[in-house]
Order: sequence, then C-alpha cells, then structure tokens
Amino acid sequence: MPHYKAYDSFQTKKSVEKKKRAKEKASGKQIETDGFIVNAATDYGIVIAVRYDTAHVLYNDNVITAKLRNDLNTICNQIIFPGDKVVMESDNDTNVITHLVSRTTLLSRVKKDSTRLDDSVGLTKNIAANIDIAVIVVAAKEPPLHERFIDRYLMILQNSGIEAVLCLNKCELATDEIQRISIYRDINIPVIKTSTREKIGINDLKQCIRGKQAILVGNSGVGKSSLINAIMEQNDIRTSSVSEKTKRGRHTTTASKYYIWDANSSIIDTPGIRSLDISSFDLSEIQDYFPEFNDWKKLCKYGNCIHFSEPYDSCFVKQGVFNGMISRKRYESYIRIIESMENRPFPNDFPNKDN
Ligand SMILES: Nc1nc2c(ncn2[C@@H]2O[C@H](COP(=O)(O)OP(=O)(O)O)[C@@H](O)[C@H]2O)c(=O)[nH]1
Ligand SMILES: [Mg+2]
Ligand SMILES: [Zn+2]
Repeated sequence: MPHYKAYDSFQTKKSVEKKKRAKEKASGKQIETDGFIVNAATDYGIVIAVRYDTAHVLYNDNVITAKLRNDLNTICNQIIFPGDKVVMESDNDTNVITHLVSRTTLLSRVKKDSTRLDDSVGLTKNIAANIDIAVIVVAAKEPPLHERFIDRYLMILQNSGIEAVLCLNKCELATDEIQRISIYRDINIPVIKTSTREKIGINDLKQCIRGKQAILVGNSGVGKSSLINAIMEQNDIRTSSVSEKTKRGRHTTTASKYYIWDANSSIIDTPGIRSLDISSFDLSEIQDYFPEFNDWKKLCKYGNCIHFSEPYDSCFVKQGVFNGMISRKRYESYIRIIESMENRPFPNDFPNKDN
C-alpha cells in the first residue's frame, strides 16, 4: 500500500489558510471592480503577459504595453491575467486598460509550494483566463507519474468548466504508464500519446487544441515546452533537462508564457505546478468528480455516503472497487483528497484478497 504522508503539509496549512482568507474578507480588502467588467466588446486585445503594473496585450497583431485605469486603485497583476480580453483607450501615448470583458473561465490555484508557511498560505494565484482546453501533460518516465496529480487537475478543470485532455509524453520510452493512464479513457477523458523525440502524436495534439485558447499544465520536466516547440515548429523555446540527481525537471519556465499559434489558436505554457487548490470544494461534492462512481453510489445504504468510513457492507462504491469495477487507483486518489480535507485515515475495512 502506498503511503499518503505527502499531504501532511497540506493538512496543517489548511486551517491557517481559511483564517487568513476570512481576515482578508473582513478587512474589506476586496478590490472594487464595479463597472470595470463588461459583458462583451467588439474592439479588444488579448493579454499575453502581466507584470506588476503593466500588461502586454496582443492587439491588431501587435504586442503593446498597457497600464491599468488609475481609479481602480490596484495593481495590474492582481486583476488581469493571461488570456483576458481587455478594452483599451489611448491617453497621451499610454495605452490604458479601461475595461475587462467578463471571462468564460478562470484557472487558479493556491500557492502551497513555499516551505515558509506565512508566505504560502491563502494566496490564490490565478493562472489564466478564458481557457477553452487544458492539456494535462505527464511523462511516461521521468518525472514519475502520479495519478493523484491528474485527478486533482481534473477536479479543478471540471469545476472551472475547462475541457481536459490527458497527454502522455515521452511515450517512446515504452513503460507501464501507458497502461496506467488508460483508466482515464474509461471516464471519457481523451488520452493522447506523444513523443517530441520521435515526433509521435503531435498532430493529434494539434487537432485537439486548434481554434482554441489552450493551456499546458503539468509537472516540470514532463515536456510541456518541448511539445509547444513541436507544435509551433520552431526551436526558440528553452527546454530544460531532467536533473539526474532528483529526477525532477529544473524550472526553466518561471512564468506562464503565451504563444500565438495561428489566428484563432493560442497556447499558454505554465511552469511546473506541484500543488493544486481544492480547498474550496465541499467534502460531499468530491465524489461528483469521479463519474465512474455514479452507478454504484446510488446503491449505497446511506444517502450521504462518502464511501470512506462507512462500513464496506453498506457501501457499493467500496464494493465496486473491491470487485474491480472501479479503478483502485482512482478510488485511492479520491480517498487521498478526502483525507487531505478531513485528516482522516484511509478506510481499512476491505475484505482480505491478495491481488
Ligand atoms: N525521451 C523524451 N524526452 C523528452 C520528450 N519531450 C521532452 N523531453 C525532454 O524532457 C526534458 C524536459 O522538457 P521540457 O519541455 O523542458 O519540460 P517542461 O518543464 O514540462 O516544459 C528535456 O530534456 C526534453 O528534451 C520526449 O518525447 N521523449
Ligand atoms: Mg517548460
Ligand atoms: Zn458508499
């Protein structure tokens, strides 16, 4: 049985986070954006990068810099993100962002990577806006593949209304991982196998994201930048090599990067993201993100069963797992998520069966 201690830090930080968020709300630190957001606009630019107080905006095929409207009294990178559509006005040679077109989606996470508790808690980091499709990139080998990472991403994407595709890169290194991720096909997540080395599957990936605003997410070193390179058919994106010592990719992309592929297609490259925010989810709704439970959970004895500490005899999800009808890996991911939210131990009432 794998161990689940990796999420300890996640648990201890959670309560601190909640307090901090409540405090921020109470102190009225909410940014006043009334009138800033409009429902639609015909003449707009697309934000491709945001610095502290400046946005780089793609407008009529040119990248221009723009400042945020002064009266909003905030800094640009707090309210505008790559992928945002903005309306601008020219004011004495300065481009001023006057309005933001309301978003279709917003992808965000809470920073939990820092070891310094105070710096890391409760900071929601918005990654990108108006994303149509996210490609979760994993590697067949190096860095190692963890289903729990995929599952958390799937939850966040589904919750944000963003279509998900799973991409297994480095597939030329034939490994068990190819078999392992086939469970996602069973829950209707398209799975693409790619190799930037052997030029495999690049067209499949292109077909998936053409005509969309796409984002590539996944751990550092899985090959996101290489894939974008292959799609863009150019070689000016810096890729890193997986360090032999740690088997973890070095961070070469420190901020998200926006690539314009063709007139209607763009790709955002993100730095390796290790932890993902699922703290806004309710315990009882986690199972909604595991559609393969659906046929079984209807049969559970207790209507509010979360298939966790309820007895095996009363829980058909547990029985479905035991009988191989539900992927054990996916159930374990589910349990790890519940555990991280509730600090409860893994249920240990499965009948004995050596498999
Ligand atoms: N074997 C193999 N290595 C790859 C493949 N794609 C990328 N890599 C290597 O994996 C490392 C990390 O790639 P990079 O694109 O920087 O990953 P990123 O951190 O996700 O952007 C580099 O050494 C790449 O050359 C592939 O298809 N097969
Ligand atoms: Mg990269
Ligand atoms: Zn149940």
